[in-house]
This record gives sequence, C-alpha cells and structure tokens, in this order.
Amino acid sequence: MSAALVVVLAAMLATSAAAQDAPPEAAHADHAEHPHGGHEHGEDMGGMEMNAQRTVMNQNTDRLPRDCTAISQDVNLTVHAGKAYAAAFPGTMYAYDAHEWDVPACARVTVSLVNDDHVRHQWMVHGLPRYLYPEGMFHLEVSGKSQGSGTFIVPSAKKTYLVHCDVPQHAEKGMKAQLKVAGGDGDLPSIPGISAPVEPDAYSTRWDAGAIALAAVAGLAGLVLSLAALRR
Ligand SMILES: [Cu+2]
Repeated sequence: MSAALVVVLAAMLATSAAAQDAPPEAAHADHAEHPHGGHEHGEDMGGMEMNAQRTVMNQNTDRLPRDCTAISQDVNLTVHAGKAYAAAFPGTMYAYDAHEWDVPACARVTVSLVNDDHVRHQWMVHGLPRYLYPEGMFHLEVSGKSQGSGTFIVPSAKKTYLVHCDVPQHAEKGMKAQLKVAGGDGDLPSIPGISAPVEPDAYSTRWDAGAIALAAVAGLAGLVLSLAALRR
C-alpha cells in the first residue's frame, strides 16, 4: 500500500469514529431550554425529573391507587433496551431484554432502564389511573448509553398494561412489552416472543447517520483499493 493510500484510509476511519462518538442530539437540550442556568444535574418538578440523559414523567412513590389500602410489595425491575436484544426476534430491530413482567396488586414498581444503544429509548406504561397519572401514563426515557430509574404504584385489578418505546418506529420494530398486574387479563398483540402481530410489519432498512457513514466509508475504501490495484 502506498503512503498516500494509508493516509486516506486513516482519515476516513477517524471521521467515522468521530461521527459515532458524537454526543446525542439531546445533550445540550437542557441548556437550550433553560437559558438562565437551571441546575446542572437535573431538575425535580413534582413527578417529573429531567436532565440531559434521562427523563422520568409521572413518578409516584407514595400516592395509593383508590383500590389499594397499602403498598403490597416493592418490586424492582431492571430492563435493558437495545438493538442486541432484537436478534432473538426475526423482523424486529429494537427490543427489551424481557417483554413481560408480572407484579402483585398494589405493588410499588421501580424500573431501572439500561439503554445499551447510542440512541434514545423509553419504557412507557399506559392505562394507569388518570387521577394519579396524567394521560394514564408513566414514562422513563434514557438517551444514549446510560441508565435511569423511576417509580410508580399499580392498582389492584388484574390487568395487562401496554409498555412500549415511543421513539418513532421503535414500538413497530419490536420495542413493545406487557406489564401484568396480579396475572393480568390476557396477552396484548404484537409482543415479541409472546403474541403474533395483528398485521405483519413491512421490513425496511433504517438509514441512520451511522449506517450511512459506514456505507460511505465502505464504498470509498472499495473504490480507493480498486484504483490502487489498477495502477499497479
Ligand atoms: Cu426505543
């Protein structure tokens, strides 16, 4: 290999590495939205806590659902989220490491979400009582490789709650799960490894910045190598 070729390849690899190490777009959002400073390490506003990397919405550690006389049990769930977990489920691109959890009636549930990817992932549960949780929702979000946790209290009824990631296309691509309380009231559709989709998903490649950069580097490297081979 000529010295020039080595330099070109090294430059391309460096550019690619820099692109992948770039912080997520949310990294400076906190400062942008709070130009007057705010707190460096996040803000606690009632049930909402935010910082650059994680968001917890509608946290509830002490208000009991009307049908509960006491917290029955403290349950800790550690949930991993990432592309790697999708490998077990053909046709998916994103997944959690588990797609079903069962907790006792009136349990206080603390979820620790570990994001193994560089993108944003969420663990959102729907259908909770609206007098305790606005929109009936508890929401945990972690941006980039990090983790965050939040707590909510479930009612007593046997019910199956939908859990998903609300980042566009993530639920459709496999980030969908169910939380059963007291055994639940059946399975939801399209839960990876648990139930069949209502409509099979159409598969397509997701061209994010990383994939485009990788394809560009591979294409350029191929071109440079073939030109080099022709010159010999
Ligand atoms: Cu996601």
